[in-house]
Amino acid sequence: PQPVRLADYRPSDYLIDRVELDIKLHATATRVQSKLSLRPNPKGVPGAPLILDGDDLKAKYVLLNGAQIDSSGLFLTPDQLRLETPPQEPFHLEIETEIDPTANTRLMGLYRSGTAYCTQCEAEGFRRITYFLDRPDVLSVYTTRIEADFREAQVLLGNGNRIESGTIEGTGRHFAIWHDPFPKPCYLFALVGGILGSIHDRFVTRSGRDVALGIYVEPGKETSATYAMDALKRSMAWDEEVFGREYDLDVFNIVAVSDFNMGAMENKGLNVFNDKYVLASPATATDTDYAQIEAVIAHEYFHNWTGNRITCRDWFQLCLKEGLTVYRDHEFSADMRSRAVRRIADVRTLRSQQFPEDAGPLAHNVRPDTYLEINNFYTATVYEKGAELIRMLKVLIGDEAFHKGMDLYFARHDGTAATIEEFIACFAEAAKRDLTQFSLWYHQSGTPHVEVESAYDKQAQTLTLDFTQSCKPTPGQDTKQPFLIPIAFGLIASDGAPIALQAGGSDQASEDELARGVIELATTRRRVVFQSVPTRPVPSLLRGFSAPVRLGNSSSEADLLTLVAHDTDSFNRWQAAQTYATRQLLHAVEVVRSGRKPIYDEAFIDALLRVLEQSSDPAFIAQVITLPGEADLAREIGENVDPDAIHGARKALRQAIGEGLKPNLLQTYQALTSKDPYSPDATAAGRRALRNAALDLFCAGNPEEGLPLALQQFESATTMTDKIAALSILTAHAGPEREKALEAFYATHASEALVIDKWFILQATIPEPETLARVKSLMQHAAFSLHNPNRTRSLIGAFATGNQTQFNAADGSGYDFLAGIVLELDSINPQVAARLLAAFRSWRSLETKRQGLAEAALRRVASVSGLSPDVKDIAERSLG
Ligand code: B3K
Ligand code: ZN
Repeated sequence: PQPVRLADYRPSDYLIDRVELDIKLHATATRVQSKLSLRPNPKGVPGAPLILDGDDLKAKYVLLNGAQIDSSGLFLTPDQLRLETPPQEPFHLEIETEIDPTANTRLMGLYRSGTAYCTQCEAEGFRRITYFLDRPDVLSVYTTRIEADFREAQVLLGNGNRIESGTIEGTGRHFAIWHDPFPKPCYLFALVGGILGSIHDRFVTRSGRDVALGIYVEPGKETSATYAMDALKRSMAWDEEVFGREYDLDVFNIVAVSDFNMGAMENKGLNVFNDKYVLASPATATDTDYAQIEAVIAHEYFHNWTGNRITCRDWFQLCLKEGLTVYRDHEFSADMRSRAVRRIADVRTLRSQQFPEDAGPLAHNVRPDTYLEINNFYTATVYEKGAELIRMLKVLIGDEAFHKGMDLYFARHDGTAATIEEFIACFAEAAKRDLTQFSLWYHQSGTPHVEVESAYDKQAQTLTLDFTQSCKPTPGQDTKQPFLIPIAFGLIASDGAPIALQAGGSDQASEDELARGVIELATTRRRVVFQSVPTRPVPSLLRGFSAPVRLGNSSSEADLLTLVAHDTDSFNRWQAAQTYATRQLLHAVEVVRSGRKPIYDEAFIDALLRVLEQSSDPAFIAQVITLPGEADLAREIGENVDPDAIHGARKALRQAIGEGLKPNLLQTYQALTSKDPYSPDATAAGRRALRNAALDLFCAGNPEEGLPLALQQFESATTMTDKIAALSILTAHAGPEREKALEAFYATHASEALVIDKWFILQATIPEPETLARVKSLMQHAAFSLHNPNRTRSLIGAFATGNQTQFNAADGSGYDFLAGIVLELDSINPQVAARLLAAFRSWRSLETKRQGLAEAALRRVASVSGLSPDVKDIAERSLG
């Protein structure tokens, strides 16, 4: 395949105003009749041929304005339908294709999941159903008739509102007709047919529209959908309140299926979900699962405005809908839960998923300008960094201008397919500010690095902050222009009292910057001087993580401790503890590498103790006492990484904390025992989080006393959160208890695939040399299937991304294993295979021996002929 370039964009030569589909579901031979109303696009090339996309299609017939087409004018292959000289006035095309949903293992287009038929069309799956102008800037009104055997599919769902349904006498078949009045690109098309259970509710919008809500699940799982329904109603109310956005159809349906390539899909009026993000009960789902369900339900619902009503002109604009919608779901979760804790969690995700992407061979712009396979661009950069750019925009222009800009965007672009430029223009206009430099964030990849030198002059009572920014080269971008970086900040005294800000001299911050508490770093260097500062202050910088940068931190340990104890910005309290821990750990890694035993700083452990003793916000405390992960440390080290040394250093610090805070951790654990009935809310979840974090550290330092506690918790737990936390501790410690507990867990939950996924993850992430053999043998387990993305991600994905020491085993066995799986999976499901292969993305930062082994494994993949474009693209860019 040829690369697609943003610079080559031109409008479609033809438009499709209306689509009438008649789909007769059949397990192996589904018939799709499509009637298209086309016309030449006034913005296109007059007289151009009409080229409809197909993918692996079998055409039964094609009619132009009701008549056969002269064979010289029609060119038809499984991948294309081409009309040499289409009419230069409105015309009709009728096409019938036959497709086999059972043979569709890629899970793109129409496929079977369990007993259901379902579709996935984004990005380019509609062309696997029928020939079409499969591009997001062609918007059409769809009417879809679905017909099926009643015994096979009692439920028939489509986009929009159901306008008719009935049975077909004497055939055992029935049908439903759905009409979606909102013009949409074909990637938002969906249908579902099957034997499904459901729950129903209503939502009345603020202008009085009565919306029927339905969630469809595997029969028998209905009660597990009630939390998702609750999250949906809260999402609908929140979008009205915060963004002024109301729902626009009479029905909103969600269907949960067990075979799904990603999290969920925002099809108009008919969201299709990975059941992992719908189904929850206290006995099967953890608090994290509940929070994710809430976030994904909200995300897909919010797409109705940011994605569906306003869609993307082309796939390069993906962040227009994804970054913005992630931003919206983050805000929603922050309002539903603890804002401070959500921010920490979101930044953790950004750093663990996006920073490594930005630092390696797969780095790309938030708005890419070229792609080989668009499915490989549904990345943390487009999603999570895309969301950070929106948040940063809001910090720069302020809340009021931000919401004015959003309203302008909705008003101006509703019903269209828009671009990032058009989006930014709305904010430039609302804020009356030139946002050209801000836009660089969309066009330059890589994570900027900001260094700050701070100097206090007691005599002059001035504080001088010297900022510098830099950004390493990324693929195709050797040099970067300076980014516009908003640095939210404050100054505190060593006792924690805030210090009033006064600018002065020639290097002063502007009135506006002082009022907002935000320094705008727009050049490579900037000096900012504050006057009349009576005592040496501790600067608190990048509060709330106001920009997606790496902040070089030269603060003294004492200053970090001041921030941990006193900063009014809770994100920076957490950050200061993380920075301190990271510093300790990085030093320890060096010590371990030189064959010595690391010793840890008492002051750090004392600081954790003081945080632990505050009984204020358990969820926050849990975050503070959770050390940076092995992958976080690898990223900080950046080059010549030795995963075994990192593991050793981290294990030793956990042990030191567990020993040093032994009575305190135990007391925290015991004090948080709850007799209250279960509630998934953030407060109750926060208590469980801290209790389990305390138990985990206690066990790390005191296994003889800790493991029996963990076992007791495992056996008596009434929530999956507590049960899996205990099992995770037992699994991390080798011994007969581990195997017994794992067996017991399997026996209890064997029928719950989503719970067995947790069981796979725990075993795949054991940091011991025997794990690879365990993973291989689990692949033979009846509960495992390479055809199911959730199973594959839980066992193979968790091994590759969550087990630093074993995936990166010094003998290369982890790399060989993954390469082999990717090749096997490529012929089944290339999208999931490509995702797995991206686990190699940081290979160049490893020490030389591992680098060589990783490279060899990547080359082995790249050299195979007949690879999917998905896997080929990742392999080649990773090596590039
Ligand atoms: N828009 C979908 C993702 C589609 C991925 C296609 N490979 C889910 C979401 O972001 O909401
Ligand atoms: Zn999305």
